[in-house]
Amino acid sequence: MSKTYQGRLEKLRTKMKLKNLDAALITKRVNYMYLSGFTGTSAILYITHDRAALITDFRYTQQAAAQAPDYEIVRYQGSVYDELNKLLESDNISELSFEDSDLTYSQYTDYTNKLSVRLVPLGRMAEELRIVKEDAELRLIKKSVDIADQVFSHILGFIRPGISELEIAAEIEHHMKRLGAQGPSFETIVASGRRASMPHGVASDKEVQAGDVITMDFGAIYEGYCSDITRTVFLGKPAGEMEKIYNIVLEANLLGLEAVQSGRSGKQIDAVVREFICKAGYGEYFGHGLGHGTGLEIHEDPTLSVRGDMILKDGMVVTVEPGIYLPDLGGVRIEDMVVADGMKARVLTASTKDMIVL
Ligand SMILES: [Mn+2]
Repeated sequence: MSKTYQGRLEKLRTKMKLKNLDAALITKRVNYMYLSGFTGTSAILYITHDRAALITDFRYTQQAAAQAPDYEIVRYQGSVYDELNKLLESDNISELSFEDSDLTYSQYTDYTNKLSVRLVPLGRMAEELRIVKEDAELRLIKKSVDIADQVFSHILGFIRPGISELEIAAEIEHHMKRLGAQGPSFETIVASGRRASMPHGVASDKEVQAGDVITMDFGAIYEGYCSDITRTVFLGKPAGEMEKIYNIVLEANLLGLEAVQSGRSGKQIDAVVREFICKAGYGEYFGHGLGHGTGLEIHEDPTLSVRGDMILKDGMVVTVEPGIYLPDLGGVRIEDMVVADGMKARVLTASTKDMIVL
């Protein structure tokens, strides 16, 4: 029995009790990973107050038995619904809650037609459990952030005029794997010159040239956990306004890191930085939220934005990523990851934020 997964299961069951739910079906991969330890790409968890089963097929039964010893492993051949119906029947279940934000309409229709019970929405119960990170998770996240830091310092020695954004992105992703990452946590963004005014400009075949601003936004996945970092560097001396913007964004980033305090809402933290950038005269060029939670998913709760009603608690991990984007000129974004911890969040990202001119 593993304490980690038993503890998480018990927390889910407590929440289920509060909503009078007898059984839950967990279909979303990051959620079954979190609740069972199984990392394969195909499984369903069936959880009641006295049973925890992992249903999978021939390809994964061995892996599931090894990774999820707290679960009864049920192998299906042919129809997964038949196995589920057997479990539901033997447990006398008449109502099954399911992850309504995970299933597609056609999957939902299949479940409805093929199961012998009524389906009710579970909501985002498993996601809620994942918001505050355990110490062991924080160690894995820190390792994932360390890999991103090492990749950043490596890529500085790789960038030179004439190399394409795609080559830079390929080197970023290749190097993180060399350092033990499973892969990138999202499609690597390398946006140079005027393209840097697109906040999410994925790498293109454009070659970087002297005078370009280069924004790189990337992250690694380590043991399932995502990191996220953005740095903006200059190839040759930047044009006057870009240097000014760099300094404003840097100040905004530092202000944001200080503003991340437990007890504040995501919206309050976002407002501190938004006001600062507005006062500097660039409010209309900071069109996205200040940050987002990160964990098994690259974007998860809480959000630091105008929609951020959630109050931050110790152990929540968020990004702080202010940016200013001037159409046809370029843009600057500086992104770090932090763990909320009382009045002073712990900054995980260690890469320098001094203006770098290559
Ligand atoms: Mn981010």
